[in-house]
Amino acid sequence: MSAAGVKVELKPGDYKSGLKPVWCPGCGDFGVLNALYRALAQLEIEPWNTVILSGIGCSSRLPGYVKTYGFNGVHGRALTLATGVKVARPDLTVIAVGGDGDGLAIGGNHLIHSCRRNLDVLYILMDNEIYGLTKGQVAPTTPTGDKTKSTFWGNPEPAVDPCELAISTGATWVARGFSGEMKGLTEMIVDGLRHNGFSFLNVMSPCVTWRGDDQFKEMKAKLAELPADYDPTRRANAVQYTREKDRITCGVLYRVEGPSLTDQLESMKERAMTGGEAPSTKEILSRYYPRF
Ligand SMILES: Cc1ncc(C[n+]2csc(CCOP(=O)(O)OP(=O)(O)O)c2C)c(N)n1
Ligand code: SF4
Ligand SMILES: [Mg+2]
Repeated sequence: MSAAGVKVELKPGDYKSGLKPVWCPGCGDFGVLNALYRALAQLEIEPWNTVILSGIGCSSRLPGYVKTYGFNGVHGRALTLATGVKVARPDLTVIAVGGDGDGLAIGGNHLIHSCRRNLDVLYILMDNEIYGLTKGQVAPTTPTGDKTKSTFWGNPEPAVDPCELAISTGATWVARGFSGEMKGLTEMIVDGLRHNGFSFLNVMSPCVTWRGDDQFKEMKAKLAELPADYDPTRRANAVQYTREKDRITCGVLYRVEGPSLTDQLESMKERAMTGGEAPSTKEILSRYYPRF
């Protein structure tokens, strides 16, 4: 339905903002953007009831390319913005996007708490294993030993496993995709948007400029699919697949049901409005001002 109540048919192209992406030719983020256009159209998600928020980075430019509400915020704060919008307007579709640096380094804390709260948003993390925008420094997902602009002798640190982190801190939907696999990625975005609760989608999205053409080839060579009889409700199964080093298994690794933050807040609001269980204003004030 349009804002005026008229049924409108939406196609992927209808979600294009008209702003031309400034990403380098061949950047994996183009694949993510196109999959998002398709998923939004498939679900006929109303652009005027959708907000896309990001932090800072090449990947964080994405909200500008989609014809919904949204903005490019402050580095690492995509999920804080998404939390505020969702809490204020639970009726809206809220999507957060960004890079591995934005979401796992400076913004890592917010990821943990969004998972724990089961915040009802889809978070798409474009993982190129590098800080792209700032010209190729080491990121939390850069493999150990890799040479980058800031690790001339090789990265001395172990890498974060984003999906394992999300599962272990309480996300109720966790998936891994590849920006070069449009069909699978679109299906995952559709499923993540339908899920009630925090949907964490880690997309392996190569940076052709700072990781070279090899990154795309290496990722593609490692791609694998989940078995047909895979049970995503078993945490142990999901963790086993995220930990693989020689393969990148794509698909919905983990999916369980549970009340989202929105559900909890709405039920609390209802109790406060209707029930006699809440203390009166006089009782509250007298706790702090005994002579009130
Ligand atoms: C508070 C703050 N610290 C550092 C920066 C510099 N900075 C901008 S983007 C970025 C990292 C981007 O990497 P990532 O999130 O992986 O995005 P990509 O460019 O790879 O898509 C950094 C360190 C900043 N803008 N603000
Ligand atoms: S620097 Fe890397 S991440 Fe940034 S636009 Fe270019 S290819 Fe994409
Ligand atoms: Mg990055």
